[in-house]
Amino acid sequence: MADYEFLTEATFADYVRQRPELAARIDADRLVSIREVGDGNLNLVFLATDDQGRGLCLKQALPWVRMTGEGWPMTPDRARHEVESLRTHHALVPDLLPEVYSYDPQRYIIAMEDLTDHQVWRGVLNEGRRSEGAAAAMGTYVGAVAFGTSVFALERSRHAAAVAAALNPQLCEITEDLVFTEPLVDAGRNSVLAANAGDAAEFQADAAMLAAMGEAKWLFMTHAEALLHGDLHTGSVMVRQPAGSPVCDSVKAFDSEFAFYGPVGFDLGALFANYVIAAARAYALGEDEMAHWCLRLVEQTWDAFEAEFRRRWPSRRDPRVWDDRFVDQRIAEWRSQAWLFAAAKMSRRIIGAAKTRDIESLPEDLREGAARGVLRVSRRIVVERHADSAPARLVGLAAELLVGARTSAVVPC
Ligand code: SR1
Ligand code: MG
Repeated sequence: MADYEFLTEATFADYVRQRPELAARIDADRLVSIREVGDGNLNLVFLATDDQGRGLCLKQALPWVRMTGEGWPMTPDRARHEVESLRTHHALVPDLLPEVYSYDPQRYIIAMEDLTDHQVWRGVLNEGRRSEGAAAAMGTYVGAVAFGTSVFALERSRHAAAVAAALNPQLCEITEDLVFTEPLVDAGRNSVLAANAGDAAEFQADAAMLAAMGEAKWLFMTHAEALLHGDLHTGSVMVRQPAGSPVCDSVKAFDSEFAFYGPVGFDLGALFANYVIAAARAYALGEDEMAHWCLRLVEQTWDAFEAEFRRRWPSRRDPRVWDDRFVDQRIAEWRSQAWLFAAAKMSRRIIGAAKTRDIESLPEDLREGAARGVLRVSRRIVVERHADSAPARLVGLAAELLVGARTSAVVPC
């Protein structure tokens, strides 16, 4: 039972009227549309427009997981983590995050920029459409955050306060369970097609995978390097493209309720994993050029990440001890850890709870091979990352394994 009132389409206008700071954003007396559009696993999301074409988004955290219902309680204070991370990240790269207008800690409601002229990137990818610039924008975002929220940029006491404020144990525990543990050890939430039961069993018996996930979970729980987004999949990115153009004129990361101080490679790995999953879908559908385009996003994100981090490096706080050799070591470590986290993120979307539409919306005969391919990529890269973690190598390995596993009867174009 919740002790705060949930928003509805019927109460949206009244809510806005009670918040004077929103008066300039939208005219609550002249709304022409109000819709609840939340399609994620956790929250309510309302979008409204007034008769002057101005829009407003209100997002409210429920005290449970929307995906399952009241049986899985979840702290609504996650909305505070989302607001605080959005504001911190927005200050670093304003073009790459929505603007937050206000936060209501009594009802866990965030009022923010309306992005209805954008589309969720996962949906665009699933339609086989390219969004040039999105992967590089996300690399820039992660690079800016990796530097700008870290000890390299923040004064000592400010950094300590930021780490303390960002402790987010309930949401982190979801990730620890769903991403690192449950793909290997079923807690009753796993599922795969019958045709993939053998693939899941092989995955769970893979000693290298067990060692890798142990390391990944430990890194996630102990390496408080930067204020991560925490759930940076392609469903957490909005893209906008002028009609008929493949090039984005706006890219925004959103939905950062899993934000916490963690290892930089985690956000990178989440992006890499979702590019591989998008590619698996495209290969399954016989759209090989699109699949290869999806895989090459790995390189674009990585290159932009590294460039942004190195661009900011000269302003680090203590060059006396953090020299150029040190930054080279960090970059090399993050590159390899990104593969590790990507492997975890891939496998959880195939075996565990909370899957992706990329794979789930495929017909079963095609889904079988796509799921098998993603699991094979996951298992292979935790081993191969030690030999060479160049992004181009991940592209090559994934292409080979996804093509080899597909069960598509479609003739590639
Ligand atoms: C119970 S929440 C399930 C998943 O949804 C979110 O998007 C995160 O990825 C989380 O793991
Ligand atoms: Mg989310």
